[in-house]
Amino acid sequence: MTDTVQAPLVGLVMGSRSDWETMQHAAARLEALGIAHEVRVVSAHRTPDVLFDYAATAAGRGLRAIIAGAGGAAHLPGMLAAKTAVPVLGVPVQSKALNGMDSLLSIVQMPAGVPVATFAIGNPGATNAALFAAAMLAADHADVAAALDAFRARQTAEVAGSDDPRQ
Ligand code: RP5
Repeated sequence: MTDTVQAPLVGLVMGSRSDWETMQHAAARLEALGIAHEVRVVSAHRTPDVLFDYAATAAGRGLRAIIAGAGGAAHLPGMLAAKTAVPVLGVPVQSKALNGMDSLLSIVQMPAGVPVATFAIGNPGATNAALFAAAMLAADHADVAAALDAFRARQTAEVAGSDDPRQ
């Protein structure tokens, strides 16, 4: 559902193309839930002007949440949050040097007044950021609420239906 005719409700951004391996899990979940979204590489350090423009136009373009993934000196989510009131959901990408602890701390340790909702390092964080965005949208979008309910029911049934780990 990337860049469909439907105006995107969620912006999915990442600091580098190399983050896609992680962030594709957020995209897949948004897609599965039928949530219109866009995907962009926006780098806090390499394309700061693009970042500022993205943040400045986010609300006006109808974005209701921004999922931002970055690794290492992961300033993208925090800088977006500094420039827009659209809620920012930060995903720490697992870095090679420090296994993502650098990413996590860079994203989570925001000063009071500029919040970033921070998720787990790596793929689980990307998946959960998408599910959280869905939960945020659910109150105003009955189709998203239904899709989220169905996903949760399916997940519960799958776990309950295979509760013997030897099989
Ligand atoms: C960050 O630096 C990106 O978010 C990425 O996780 C990390 C490495 O980027 P590349 O050198 O792979 O482009 O800005």
